[in-house]
Amino acid sequence: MLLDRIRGCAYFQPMTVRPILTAPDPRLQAVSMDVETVDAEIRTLVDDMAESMYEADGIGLAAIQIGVAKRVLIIDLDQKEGKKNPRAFINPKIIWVSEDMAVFEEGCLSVPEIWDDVERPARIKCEYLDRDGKKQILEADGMLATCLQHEMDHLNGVLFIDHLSRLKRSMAIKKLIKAKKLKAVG
Ligand code: K1U
Ligand code: ZN
Repeated sequence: MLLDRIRGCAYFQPMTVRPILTAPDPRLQAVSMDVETVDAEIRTLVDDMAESMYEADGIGLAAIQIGVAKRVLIIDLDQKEGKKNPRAFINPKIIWVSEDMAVFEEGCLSVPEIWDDVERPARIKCEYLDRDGKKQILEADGMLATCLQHEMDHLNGVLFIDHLSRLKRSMAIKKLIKAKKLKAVG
């Protein structure tokens, strides 16, 4: 059958939904490593991240959220309009930030059911490699700038709750621990 022939082909890699780590999991605090070469393994990682993000109804994902400590993130802000257009950012670096700040309510697939306002630079310029390993420079504002900064924080082991007051952060962590305990007992 045609499907069997496609599956037997060395280039066919089915996409895999991988489980997303949730706080407080120490792996989320790891500082991720630069990618040396954008090869087939990295492209499979990007595809699996996209599949995992769509399955979880997210708009972004960093590789460490599926337990891979590599400096890879994906963002798709268009999917709400019904189309899928995941953008991969490999070894992203912020090369400029605006002085003006913006506040957005943030959530995180690794911090379930907690949303809060975070203030970040309103506009940023970012340098990265795309899925083909080509160097790109992007100037972002609005939700894209917020999402990029949120995902880049993940690459440095930082969660959005680390930007909140000590009280709010400790309340969030208590809530996450309680939810994990409840999930464990079923
Ligand atoms: O876990 C993540 O890092 C992804 C995160 C991205 C993000 C969202 C909002 C502000 C900054 C960064 C998410 O995708 S959280 C889920 C989410 O945005 C969403 C889920 C369901 C409906 C609408 C939005
Ligand atoms: Zn997140």
